[in-house]
Amino acid sequence: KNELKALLFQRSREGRKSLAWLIDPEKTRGKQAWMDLADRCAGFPLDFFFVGGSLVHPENFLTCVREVKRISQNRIPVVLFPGSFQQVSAEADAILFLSLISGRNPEWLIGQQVLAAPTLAETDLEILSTGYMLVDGERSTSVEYISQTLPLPRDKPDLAAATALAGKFLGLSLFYLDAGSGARLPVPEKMIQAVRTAVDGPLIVGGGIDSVSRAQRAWDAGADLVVIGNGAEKNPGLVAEVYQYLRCFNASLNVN
Ligand code: 1GP
Repeated sequence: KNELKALLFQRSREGRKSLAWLIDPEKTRGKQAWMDLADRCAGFPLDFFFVGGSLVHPENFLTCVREVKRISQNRIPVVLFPGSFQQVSAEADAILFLSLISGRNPEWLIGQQVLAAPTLAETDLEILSTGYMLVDGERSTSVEYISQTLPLPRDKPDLAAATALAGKFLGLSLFYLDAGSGARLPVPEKMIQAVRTAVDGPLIVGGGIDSVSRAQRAWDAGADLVVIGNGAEKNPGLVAEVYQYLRCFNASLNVN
């Protein structure tokens, strides 16, 4: 199964940009929350839902995937963005199989992946092998604390590029630069540009993207897919606003 990977590579080649809405199962709970989410994404064809979080109760996680999948009506791919090996659900469409390559903690480079692999082998989930790079967002984040790893320094784009390149040589397909959920500052544009130049696979950028201009700057610097989580919780209209910009941008490319 290679559909989403092929789609992401094709969009990346064409310069088409995409948007993912990250749903944290601990923050979106209860009937009303699901009704609100369905209302909020009814007006536009979002590209992806991501589901995951750092501290998630297994039951909330499974309910969240089920509800998001129901809301997506099989139109919007639901991609797991797991905070641990326990965040696997066969009801999603794909999983970002992350290796925290910016860190030096074997548990998050390969340990969690070994624990998840046998379960994943029994599902039909599309596995998207992803080099995950945590970047200093000028606020300590859950990922930093839980993974006990140092983020990439903001002023070292060359280190980020070398890390991505090493990931590419190890066979990883996608790359994710993340300043962490609720970061004060998003990933610097220079770092996105450096990684974009180093690797040609689809580049995901997230963390602290809480306005149209921050999303725009990430795309302009070379991100293919921008992820919005916290920003959408604080500003209910944000995803629709960003999508509006994205639609105009992609339409101007003149690709079918
Ligand atoms: C975090 O990239 C995601 O891992 C999204 O971050 O919640 O800050 O949008 P925000």
